[in-house]
This record gives sequence, structure tokens and C-alpha cells, in this order.
Amino acid sequence: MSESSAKTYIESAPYPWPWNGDLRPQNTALIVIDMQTDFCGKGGYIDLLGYDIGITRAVVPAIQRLLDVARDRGYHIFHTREGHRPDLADLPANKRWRSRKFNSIAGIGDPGPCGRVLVRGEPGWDIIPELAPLPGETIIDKPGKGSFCATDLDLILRQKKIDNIVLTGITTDVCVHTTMREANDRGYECLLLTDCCAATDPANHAAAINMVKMQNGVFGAVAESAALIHAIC
Ligand code: C5J
Repeated sequence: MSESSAKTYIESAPYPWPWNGDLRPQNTALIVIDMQTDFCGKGGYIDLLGYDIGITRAVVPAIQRLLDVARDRGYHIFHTREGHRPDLADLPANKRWRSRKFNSIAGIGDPGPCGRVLVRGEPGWDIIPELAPLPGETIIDKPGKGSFCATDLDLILRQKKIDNIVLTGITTDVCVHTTMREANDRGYECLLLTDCCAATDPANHAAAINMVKMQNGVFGAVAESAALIHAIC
């Protein structure tokens, strides 16, 4: 809704998004979650856990296309990185224990093929080159799955007067969903883009999408990126 008060809605489920039709670059952020080597690269954490990184990598072209359009139209762009301080002071003992228990090569904080797993500054922790942030885009470093926990994301969003959040990245059922739930509880209007997110298990991806749509959109709405691109171009 610009000065002219025109409303813009996206073809989405279970309702046309955003709820009030106020979709402007100024009040809308695109968040790209955890597109790091550790989650979609060879030798990264997810690869070491034995999951198929072909699934998490598959969303890269769709996110690239969306970023091109969102940048061109002047939308706020945020990127997140899951990772811990080099001294692991922010790594809960139970998170480390679980990561080691089910990963025979390297758990979180341990040396692996891409440096220490999920540790800030290590090669595996970095965002993949194809989706590298541009100067001026906001990067949120988070120790947890949600992007609001122990970060300044909420403060920055409120300073920029952002109401709407478009979620992309990996993984749908873990960091994307946790972030969406945290954002929704804080009053942000959320849209999850189904073709720009992936889970290590496709069934979990589908279930995570379904969960958003319950109760008339309990966490917001879902759409394909083409619907968003169509609406803002
Ligand atoms: C996980 C994430 N799956 N980015 N992190 O541990 O979803």
C-alpha cells in the first residue's frame, strides 16, 4: 500500500497475503535462513549427518531469482547464520551432546572437513557463495534454531518499521519454522515460500507447510515464489 493506498495481495494459502494488503518494500523483509555450507554443502554438518544435500541445495536457484527481484524492487533483505562462538560459550551442552551422538565424524564444535562444525568464522559456517549477502544487507548470527533467540533481529525489524516477513531457506521444519513461529508471536505477518525452503526429509517439508495453514493460517500463509514475484513486479 503506497501513498495511493492501493492494496496488494499474493495468491497464497490459506488466505491472500498479507492480511491487510499492505505490501510495500518499506514494510517488508525477505529473510534467507541459514543457506550455509554446513546445511547444504559437501562436508558440512548436514552432509556429515548422512542427509542428502541435493535436497537442501535444490532451493538455491529459486532463492537467487527471488533475491534478484526483491533487491531490484528495494525490499529489505536479511540473511541468518546458525553458529557458535569459537569458545563455544553459547553452545548448550545438550545440543552438542545430541550432535555428537548421531554423527560419527564430527559434532557441533568439532573439527570436520569444512572446519569446526557450526562455529563462527569457519568455512562451513559461511553462507554459500551463490547466495552471498550484498553490502548493506543485514546478517543475523544466531546460536539457536530461531532467528529471534539471543539476537537483535526484532530490534532491527522494529527500527526499520517492518511488518511483513517473507521466509526462505533451510530447513523448513527446523530453523525456518522456528523463526516463523517466533515472528508470528511477535505480531509480524509471515509468508513461507514453499519452493524456496527445504527440509532434510521431504515429508517434514510437506508437514511443516501444512502446519502453517491450520486454524486459518495459525502462523501466517504459504505461497510459491512465483506468486510473490508476480505481485511485486
Ligand atoms: C538445523 C537449520 N536443521 N538451519 N538447522 O539444525 O534448520
